[in-house]
Amino acid sequence: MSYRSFGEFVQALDQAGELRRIAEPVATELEITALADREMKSPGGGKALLFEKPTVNGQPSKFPLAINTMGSRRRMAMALKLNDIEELAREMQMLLKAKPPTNLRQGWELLKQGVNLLHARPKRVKDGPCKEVIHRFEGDAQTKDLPTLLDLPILKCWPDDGGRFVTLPNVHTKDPDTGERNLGMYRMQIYDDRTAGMHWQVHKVGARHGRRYYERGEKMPVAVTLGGDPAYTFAATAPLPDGLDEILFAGFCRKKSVELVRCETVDLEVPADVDFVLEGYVQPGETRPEGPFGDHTGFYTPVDDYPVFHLTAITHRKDAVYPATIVGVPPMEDFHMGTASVRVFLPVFRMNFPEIVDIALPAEGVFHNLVFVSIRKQYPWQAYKIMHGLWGMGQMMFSKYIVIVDDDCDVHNTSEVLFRLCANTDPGRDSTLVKSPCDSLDHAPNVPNIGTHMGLDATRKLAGEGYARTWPALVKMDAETLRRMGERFGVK
Ligand SMILES: [Mn+2]
Repeated sequence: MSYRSFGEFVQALDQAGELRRIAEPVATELEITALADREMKSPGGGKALLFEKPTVNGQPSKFPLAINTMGSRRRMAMALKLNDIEELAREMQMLLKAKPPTNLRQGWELLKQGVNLLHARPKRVKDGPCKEVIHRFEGDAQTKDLPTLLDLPILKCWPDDGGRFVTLPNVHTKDPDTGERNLGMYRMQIYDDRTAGMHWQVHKVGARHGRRYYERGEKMPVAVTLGGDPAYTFAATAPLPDGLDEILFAGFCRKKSVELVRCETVDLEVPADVDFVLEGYVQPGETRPEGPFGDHTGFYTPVDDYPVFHLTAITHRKDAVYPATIVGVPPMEDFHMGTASVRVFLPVFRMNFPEIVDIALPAEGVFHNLVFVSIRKQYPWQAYKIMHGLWGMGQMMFSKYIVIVDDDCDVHNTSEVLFRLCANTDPGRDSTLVKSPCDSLDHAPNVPNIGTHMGLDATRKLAGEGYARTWPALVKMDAETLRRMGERFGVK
């Protein structure tokens, strides 16, 4: 259930009629974004695009570029070789139900066991296609044939961007104390042929690993992989609890052990089948201005100081395809990746909060800004328990607005949620404000990283919530009349 390379996934998209090939040269500076943005905003997420001849500063790149490969419900499922993402959600549910855990930690323990039982544990291999071409920066002759960062078709996405950015980098780091690895996605700004900015934000595991190396006064090894099985990219962006191994999760998703191979110049292991590996290190304490960048918030994030990645080697497949995405004003490709994550992790949320029926992160909220949750309410102020519970769970801490509705409201229908919100709330009574860490990318708070969040309770109010009147029934036709009219007029 896995792909042997990113190129193989692109081929599968092509065969399924989900890919548009662009044979003429297109500039990596802005031009690819212009086409990809239009595609991502077309109904259902449009098609994936394969740029066969991307150019960098007017020169043809050695590598083709694929974008929007996961930018629809169908392509996101195809990335994990599924007919529908719900299949993976059901497996997750089964794992959790195998032996009902009593708390979240136990649940994850069980999940890890389940993952192991499914033989998803990574294997170590000696060599792999990601090493078909090797360029070590120390030692190898500096010939024109060996690639540097400037040879990859890395996008300058938007007009006011501070430079070119790697937008789908899978960043591998490890905890220097425990050796525990982490795979995360942090954008990288290219400074020159062998240096890049590493945009891990203060809340991220990569940044925490960095602080440990800093305290120890050691260089931090970092390996960035691009491509390979798209399951790696999904795992890198999935909202796994801290400490759950993304490589293990990737193995679970694709039902096949990830084969790991040692890097050439740093003490890290990476999947052997990826398209590119950028090996290098971060010197803790060294920072450099990064940005601006047209971000997933729909606004430019301003220049700020971030760690610097120094490249020590690039290795790649001979047939490597460069994977890219763009972010900006929603909806974009990342909406479909995020939605898939929510579907897969809904069973985990439900394990902790059994009253949760469904969760949706509408595209307009760019993940963090707006969360709709439907619950089966049984006791007064239960909606507030759910808000506070979610604000306490991993990345959900960034949720700026949480709207809770009753279980008969479809949270995937934003219009329906807004109707409930407007009709069912008395703003003073049904809102709460809390202090919270904020997404570093959020430009709204007065200072970065801290601010307030709002919870809105749009459920029916109970007597125990101070509502002394009788809550009215929703206007709708009865089932018997609908059935009868359906029979008479042949409509459902
Ligand atoms: Mn992690």
